[in-house]
Amino acid sequence: PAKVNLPDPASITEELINKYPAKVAKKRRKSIVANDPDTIPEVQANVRTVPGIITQRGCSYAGCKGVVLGPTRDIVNIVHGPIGCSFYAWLTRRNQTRPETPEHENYITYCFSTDMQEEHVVFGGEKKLKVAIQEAYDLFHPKAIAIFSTCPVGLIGDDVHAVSREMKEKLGDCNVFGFSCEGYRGVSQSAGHHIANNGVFKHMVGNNNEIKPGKFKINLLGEYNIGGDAFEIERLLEKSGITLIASFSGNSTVGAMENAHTADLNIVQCHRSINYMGDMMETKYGIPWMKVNFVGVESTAKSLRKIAEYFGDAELKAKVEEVIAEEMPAVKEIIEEIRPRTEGKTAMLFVGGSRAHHYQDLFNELGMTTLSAGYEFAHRDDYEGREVLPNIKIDADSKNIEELKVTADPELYNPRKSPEEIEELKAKGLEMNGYTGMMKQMVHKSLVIDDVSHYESEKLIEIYKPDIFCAGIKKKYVVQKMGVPLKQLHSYDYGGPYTGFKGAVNFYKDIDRMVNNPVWKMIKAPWEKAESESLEASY
Ligand code: CFM
Ligand code: HCA
Repeated sequence: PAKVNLPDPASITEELINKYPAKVAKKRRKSIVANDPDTIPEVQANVRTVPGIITQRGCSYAGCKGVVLGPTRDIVNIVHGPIGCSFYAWLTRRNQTRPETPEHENYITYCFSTDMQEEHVVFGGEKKLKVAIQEAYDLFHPKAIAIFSTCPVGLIGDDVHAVSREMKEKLGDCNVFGFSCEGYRGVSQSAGHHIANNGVFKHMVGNNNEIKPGKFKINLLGEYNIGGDAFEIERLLEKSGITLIASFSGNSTVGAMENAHTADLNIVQCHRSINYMGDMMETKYGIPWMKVNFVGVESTAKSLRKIAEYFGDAELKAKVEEVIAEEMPAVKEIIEEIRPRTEGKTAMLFVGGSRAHHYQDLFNELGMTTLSAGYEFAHRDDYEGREVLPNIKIDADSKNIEELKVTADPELYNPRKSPEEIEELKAKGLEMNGYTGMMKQMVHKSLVIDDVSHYESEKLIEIYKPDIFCAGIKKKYVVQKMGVPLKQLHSYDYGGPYTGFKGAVNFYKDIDRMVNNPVWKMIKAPWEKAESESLEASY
């Protein structure tokens, strides 16, 4: 990354934490570090948020039901719990889907819940759950029904797995499986991702051995089709002659996921939410995985080239070059128009577990610098890179992988590439089965902050006065009231897609409109106004 002159991060860190009680300050300091892309410093991550601090994080149920399973259109997702958990997660994540025909199943718009009451908390809710599964089956005859546990389920001890097994047997032609993704598990959504990956792998992957036609077969892991992102990636893969067997889980189906083990390569967009699936498929089936990034045109081109390099086929390489050459001119035209207006501006990104990294590529393309960035719930590998953490347990539950290694069926294990071939690919610069993380790409002295608090982000804005702040709905209006535009990088504020070549153009235009809008200079924060003025404004 380029060396730009940034203010002294050490004194800014002190300013961010000096109002905290000593114990809290001590803990927060470990999550706030000055970046050095050459010698990556250690970042405290994936630890419990200090109670009382306002965090942007969500819960395990959100990570499991909302994030990983939610985007698959033909699973009936029943939430076992009080109605609020289901209602407040109803269509709030902008994952899109395209059924083959209007007659094909699409349950994404529905909201299924057992509507647990006091009576069930006291006497148990398993009976009610069985009735709900039966009712959903009778109404829709879906291929699969998934059950998601909310906090009270774990507290009262309902066994969603036993109920699922019983109902699966009873129904006969419907796959029923449960998830113990009670909201309080772990420290964030991240635990829910892991629980989801384990369940999808155990109950779905490998159920359908059909060999689909196609010379270059891949799965796309960690792409959830927010704002249509997956549609643009699908378009580029198809144009390049690459066959997509399954996507986990944007615009996806049960049938595709059950067939995923027949692919020859897994490409990983969001490492945080799905690295487990990559590792498990590699261990059980011998399918290597590769980190890609379809956010940003340079990264998109690089990712397509990486896939071609993996297969090593001359025709595919030529086709990919042809696609890139065809797509680039339209992007170049827009960037040349917009860049003079965005060059030199600054951004901050505090999002989830992967976008705070990926979107920096798009800002770089606009000539903008990321002053500070961080994830809500990522782990150290997403910041520092897997390669610099050889001895750290990648996640708390890596015993799954060890178990798989022991139980892996040699009949199923079919290494797509030998260890020597993998080494050769790595020597060519391909990042095989690994991830270099966010910090390698960030400038010297930029501030990396994990699970940034509400207070810290207000301070950051005061100190750095960035031209744009990227986060979620919990920050949107607070930040905008400070006169700084906020781009939601979760929902895209009704925009998108932002992936690939067409998506980049959408993003450049949206950011140009935001950072160059004179309205932000006209805004006065409520406390800056005279009392009479602010009273008037509130009517
Ligand atoms: Fe991966 Fe995601 Fe993200 Fe994520 Fe999320 Fe999301 Fe996100 Mo919101 S799976 S880590 S748990 S890229 S829902 S589509 S936008 S926080 S950065
Ligand atoms: C979640 C989903 C979320 C929330 C976004 C936000 C999403 O974490 O449960 O806070 O604006 O992308 O929809 O991350």
